[in-house]
Amino acid sequence: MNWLEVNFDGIVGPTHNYAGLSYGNVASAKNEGLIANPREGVLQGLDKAQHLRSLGMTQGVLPPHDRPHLSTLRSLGFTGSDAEMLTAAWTGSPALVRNLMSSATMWTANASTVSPSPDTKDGRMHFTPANLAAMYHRSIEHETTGRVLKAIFPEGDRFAHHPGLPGGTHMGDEGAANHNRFCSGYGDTGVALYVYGRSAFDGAKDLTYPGRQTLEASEAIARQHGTPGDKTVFIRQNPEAINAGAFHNDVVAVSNKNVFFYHEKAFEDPSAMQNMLRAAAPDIDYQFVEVPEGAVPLCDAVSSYLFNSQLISPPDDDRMRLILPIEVAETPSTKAYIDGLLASNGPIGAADFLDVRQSMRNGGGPACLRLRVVTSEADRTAMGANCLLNDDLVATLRDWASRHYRDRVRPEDLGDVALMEECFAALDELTQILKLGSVYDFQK
Ligand code: SUG
Repeated sequence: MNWLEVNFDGIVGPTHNYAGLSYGNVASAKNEGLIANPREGVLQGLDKAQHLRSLGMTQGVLPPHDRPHLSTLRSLGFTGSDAEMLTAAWTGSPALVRNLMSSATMWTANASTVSPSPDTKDGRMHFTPANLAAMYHRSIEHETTGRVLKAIFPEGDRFAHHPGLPGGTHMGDEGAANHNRFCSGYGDTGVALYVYGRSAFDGAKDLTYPGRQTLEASEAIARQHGTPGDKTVFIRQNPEAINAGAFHNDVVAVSNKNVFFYHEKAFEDPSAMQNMLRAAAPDIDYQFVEVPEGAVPLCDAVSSYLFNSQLISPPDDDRMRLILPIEVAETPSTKAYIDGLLASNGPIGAADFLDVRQSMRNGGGPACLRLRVVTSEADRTAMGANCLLNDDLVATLRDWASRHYRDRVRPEDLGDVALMEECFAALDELTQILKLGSVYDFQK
């Protein structure tokens, strides 16, 4: 069946900027107001994808979304031409426009939760786009994300799609960033671990920053994806980690197959987490790589994004490999930890440090930038669109970006009608390159 993990990286959008929109995300707050370079951002992302391809990994892309999100403006009572609406909104509420110009769709770990076919009762792969209800600028993503995913994974015998959960922040769902899948081999039955920040109805008094994912949202997704109850585990994030800036669990934990690499303070009860995973699948030879606070303080884990790395199994490597942000090499505690980890005889045998600084400054590391989709060969054959990278497609995308993207976007540029027009022209062409059909509101 040739099972593979395919990573779908989010293409950085033409309006990428630093608007300080994400309360509880330390990097987003710290870098508010910086001048962004969308062209550099998109190229850094493509370089990362090419690096994974050079390691023998299969790599896809997901497109950025149309910004400003005009259908939100319309639903809020703005009328007239696109330019008139943007100008009126910018005059009346620059903060609203900043939210509707965000390029946050680049972080595709938040695009959806994906349950691959070996794990579901009906044997189909299930998708639920994350409602991202906790942050206004992200709550506008899920409908377009759903259309894109349906274009790539046509609804039918193999792929099942659910709408984003209703219920606002009570049912706040952040997608794959708070979901891990454990298995022996990708095609074997897996265990789903859902990590939540709070319960929908209890107030979460121990949190100073938002606990974006709720237990009830995780339970709803598991129900609709049809993963068996005895193979589905729910565990709470450590409130201390959220309050230190781990707004998603993937800031403090990453898994691949049987290996779980996480910070000692990632979970409220790490030994319960281990016990529940073992009980759910006694046949999996779990390797828990728990990093102690004494070696890497939580604040270093959050600022360097040590755990927001990709943990992968390249076909030619005998041990797993970490794809880390360059900031990990620049932080003494995390650099020393990685040196020690590679020298040990553990499950992780190699590490690469990549520059994704345009994304990192908004709190998005290598792991945020990708959505993992475990596929059989038949799944890949059934896929639509043209989103799997090869050298020609990468060259086309680089050329496309260099023609359409600015190298400077300041917060005060976000009301610029020309930037909107450039964004729509770029995305219209991109949907043709990626053979996605009409997925954006401005194309309807
Ligand atoms: O949701 N940042 C994103 C970062 C998402 C990272 N994803 C994962 N950890 N999987 C967020 O907080 C900042 C946008 C701004 O401030 O302009 C932002 O949305």
